[in-house]
Amino acid sequence: SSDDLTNAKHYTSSHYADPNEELFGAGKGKNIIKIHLESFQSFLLDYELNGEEVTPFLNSLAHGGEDMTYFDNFFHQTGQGKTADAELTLDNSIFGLPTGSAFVTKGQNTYQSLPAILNQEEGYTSAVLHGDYKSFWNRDQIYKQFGIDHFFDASSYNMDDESLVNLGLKDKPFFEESISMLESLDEPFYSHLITLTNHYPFILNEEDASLERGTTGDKTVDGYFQTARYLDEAVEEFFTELKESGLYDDSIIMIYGDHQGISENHNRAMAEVLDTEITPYQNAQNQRVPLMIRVPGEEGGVDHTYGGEIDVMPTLLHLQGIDAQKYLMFGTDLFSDEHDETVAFRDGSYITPEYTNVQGSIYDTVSGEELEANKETDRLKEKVDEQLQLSDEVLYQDLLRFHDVNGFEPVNPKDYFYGEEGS
Ligand code: GP9
Ligand code: MN
Repeated sequence: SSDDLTNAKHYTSSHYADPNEELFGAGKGKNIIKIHLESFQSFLLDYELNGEEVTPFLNSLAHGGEDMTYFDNFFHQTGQGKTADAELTLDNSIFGLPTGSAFVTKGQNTYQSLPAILNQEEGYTSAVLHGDYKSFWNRDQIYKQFGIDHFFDASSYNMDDESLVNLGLKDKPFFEESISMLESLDEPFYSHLITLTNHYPFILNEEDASLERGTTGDKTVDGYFQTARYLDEAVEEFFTELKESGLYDDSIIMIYGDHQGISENHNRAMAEVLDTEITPYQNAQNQRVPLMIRVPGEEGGVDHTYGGEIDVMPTLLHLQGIDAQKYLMFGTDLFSDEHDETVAFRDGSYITPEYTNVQGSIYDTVSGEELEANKETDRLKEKVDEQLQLSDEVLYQDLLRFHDVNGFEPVNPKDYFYGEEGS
């Protein structure tokens, strides 16, 4: 009901973090190029396999190369919806559902998504590019609710047998072919490139492999290093192509990992990889995924702020100089002094710079030592539960139907076509 909307709205507006004045509007009107690193966990960065860096290019970015800001305490917050949950959370600042995938079950809901807001407030065109077929994860339906103008799916790419591995198109031809699609967009644009090769079962042909496989004896973990290296090279080539095309200089570039690639089923091999026992505490720490943002004209470096996927949308809105408080978002701007560093996981566990809660057990985030619950950890748990519950209500009851925002028109999905008749 609209009372439930009032509760959610009350929570998000009192939780709102005012922008960092220096960065508010710093990326106004610039193209946004968002690169999805499939199944990429932060432990890969700076990891050496037999004395060799696994991801040398991404490592250079994580150390501030290309003026990237790297968030080394950034976490994924996905549930069973995996990639789809990451997409939902990044573009809407709401959580995925406790079970199933909101992309599939809530594909007809009303949303007030980042692509639509950027279009209405700043005249952006939006596009998603992905080497898989458009109906996967029900993307072709929910993207219309998000107001995504163009969806370049597998039907836009050369899908010859030798260009495919794991779930779809290999990342190198994917990026190479994507450049002309980006060039075809009206500027400014908000583009989202979703990679695929670093996906379970992490298989790679001999001729694409430039790194030896891992040696744990666990096929999944051993292959992961190889496909991660391939992804790293693909991103490096894409940067070169962006520079050649002239798109690079004036674009915001954002890179993120969507969710874990190596599940708890592989703890034995991961203990060998990380040279530490994979306790529940350690497993929670391993849910770090990279977030990197380059804003032209701003200096890069490492930012230790704790945050999660829920925080990306308010961060990007503030970079545009958009007043974000009027939208319903559960996250807060990562660059704000008032940013909330409590990272909620989908199962109600959480991490803060001080405490790690794994299904009710509390640990010191820094030392890993187990602690008794205290007033502060109880308060954090209540806040996390409230956040998740309010977010679930927004989705279950389709509450954004009732949410009028001054200056924002509801999106009409019938205005969008992705290769169907009439487009
Ligand atoms: C499929 C791809 C992978 O198109 O995005 O999804 P995932 O299996 O990671 O959820
Ligand atoms: Mn994924």
